[in-house]
Amino acid sequence: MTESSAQDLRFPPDPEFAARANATPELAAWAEADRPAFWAEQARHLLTWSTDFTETLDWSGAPVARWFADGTLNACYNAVDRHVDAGHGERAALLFEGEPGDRRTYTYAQVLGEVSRAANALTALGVRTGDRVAIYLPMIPEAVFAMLACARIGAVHSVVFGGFSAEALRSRIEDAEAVAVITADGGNRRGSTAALKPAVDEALEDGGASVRHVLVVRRTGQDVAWTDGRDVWWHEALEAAEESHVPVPVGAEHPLFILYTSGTTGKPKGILHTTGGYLTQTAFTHLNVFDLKAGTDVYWCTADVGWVTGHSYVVYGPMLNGATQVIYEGTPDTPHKGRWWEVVERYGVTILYTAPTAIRTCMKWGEQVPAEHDLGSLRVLGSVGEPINPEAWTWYRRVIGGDRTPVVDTWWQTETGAIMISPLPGVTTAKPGSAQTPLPGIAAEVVDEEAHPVEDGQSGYLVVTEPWPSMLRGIWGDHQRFVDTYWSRFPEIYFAGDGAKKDDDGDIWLLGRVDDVMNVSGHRLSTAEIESSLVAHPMVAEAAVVGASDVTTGQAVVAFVILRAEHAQDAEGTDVAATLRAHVTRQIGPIAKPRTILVVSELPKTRSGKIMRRLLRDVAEDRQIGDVTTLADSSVMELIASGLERPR
Ligand code: 6R9
Repeated sequence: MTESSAQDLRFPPDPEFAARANATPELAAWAEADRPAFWAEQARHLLTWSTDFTETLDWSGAPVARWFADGTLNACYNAVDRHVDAGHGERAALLFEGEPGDRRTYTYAQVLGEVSRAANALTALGVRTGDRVAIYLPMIPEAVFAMLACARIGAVHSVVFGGFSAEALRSRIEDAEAVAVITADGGNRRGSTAALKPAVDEALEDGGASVRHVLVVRRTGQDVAWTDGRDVWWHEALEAAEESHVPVPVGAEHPLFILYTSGTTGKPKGILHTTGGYLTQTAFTHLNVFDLKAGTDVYWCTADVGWVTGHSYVVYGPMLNGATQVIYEGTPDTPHKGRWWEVVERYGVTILYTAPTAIRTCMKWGEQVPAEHDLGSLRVLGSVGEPINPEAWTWYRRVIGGDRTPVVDTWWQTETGAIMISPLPGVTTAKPGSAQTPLPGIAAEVVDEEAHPVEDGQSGYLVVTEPWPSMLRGIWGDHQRFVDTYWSRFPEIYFAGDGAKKDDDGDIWLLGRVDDVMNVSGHRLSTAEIESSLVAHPMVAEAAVVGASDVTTGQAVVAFVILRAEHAQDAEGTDVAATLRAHVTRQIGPIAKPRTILVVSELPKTRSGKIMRRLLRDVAEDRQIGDVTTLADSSVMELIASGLERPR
């Protein structure tokens, strides 16, 4: 059998796995009968409440939902203290592996000590319930402690990915008016150290006026500049703090975190999540989609805490369920391409959750790399971030999963907070490349332009038709943008921005985004944000950015730029592409750096002046150019195509 027919393969659940699976076929029927009652039951069963709730769902303020609103609870208590109270204090919570090979284990009791000290330290620095705290850290245990310590005092964390620039950090600090920043001297990446503190200093130099303190974790030991009175070493603050701390119960709708994500306009959106509903759905999905058995499984999600996957499936979901998990600081190929598999073997990882781009990279490196390690401990594999092509899916199951493990392709978004569409291991007969079924309690559909469900075999827009517990509660400081972005394409229905197809069995296959958001290595980047960065460079007059498909990263950033006439001459001698790539790296971060920059003399535009990215995508992907009839000037594409002998 060739892997080109991979999408036609079927993998029914193994009966032995099914007999012991957390998920059962009955779950769906139960949820279908009364969705809110199903979630209320999950909320009470999976979480410990300080005060029980009397009302499950209030949708009267749609599209802002209120779930379990009169209940109170604390997220950190639920993720940490109650496991210690239940006698599991000695269970390993975090198995940390640094990129240079340093290792640390924290039991739940030790995590409790760390988060309690950190909560006291934040309080001593004047951070109060409801204040926002920016977190800019590498993938180290302190990132988890920092998030949980915020939750413990009811402060709202805003994690900014450590790979983002000073400018990106500044705009996020300012939008949320953060009162403190938690960072590190640096982190380890690709065999060397990458500084973080200088970016914080730069961000606060002439901005971020709301920030009173910067807590600095010592990770690499590199020199850092110091602002007396503002900067505080994390280890000193924690040493000085008491080890006991009483978590602050907050209302279920109290904000838990803000996480910024790219939109179709340049300004990132601060996606707001609250406490009770978010925790309910992350715990439920983590338990059932990954079949987590606390106390025996060793779980590893390779995502950074800077992305939503790191929030829901490194910090909250697993810790709410009392999981033992691996945290790895570095890149998969440092110091060698077998590093991940070495980690799986060393810790006996049983559940692995990663992204298609990583799987495709491993495919490129070859089967002999994982074959050098014993991966026999693995029993569930997960995928997230972009559509996984059937070939990568079957490779993942065969080479990593030993032709044995279920693979769950999980569809969700920063906005949805938790997994929405996924097969259930032990229940679903898996189809490579399809996310398949909405989870119990979730009402997702594929609809046409008029919001009617499409027939099986047809494609359309993926929507969610009923409120769900972990749904976003808004965009920080911009209610109108929340309504416009998600609730205006189809009134009263959440439109996710993705296209999807229903197959003949009604199973869902994701087709990618229908807007101008790119997905590079599972990270969302907005075309508009990169365009505005390019145009900010003195050499550039106009820019258009498209995502071109790329075998490794899913999509790659391709930029078309028109140079300013006055710079065209200077440009002759300089490396335009290198200059602009460095510029975008500085302004947004390395992840946004265009793979290809093409200098052109015109851009294809509609009469209303909207750039036709579809045509540029044709060029970027080296395809026959599509329909040009809506162009203001249809000769533009010929001009572009003819000027491209010299891509730089
Ligand atoms: C969790 C996360 C969300 C966008 C989403 C979609 C794409 C995520 C996917 C998937 C196909 C999957 N996406 N999971 N597409 N199959 N299993 O990635 O959140 O960073 O907000 O991105 O990612 O396009 O709309 P986020």
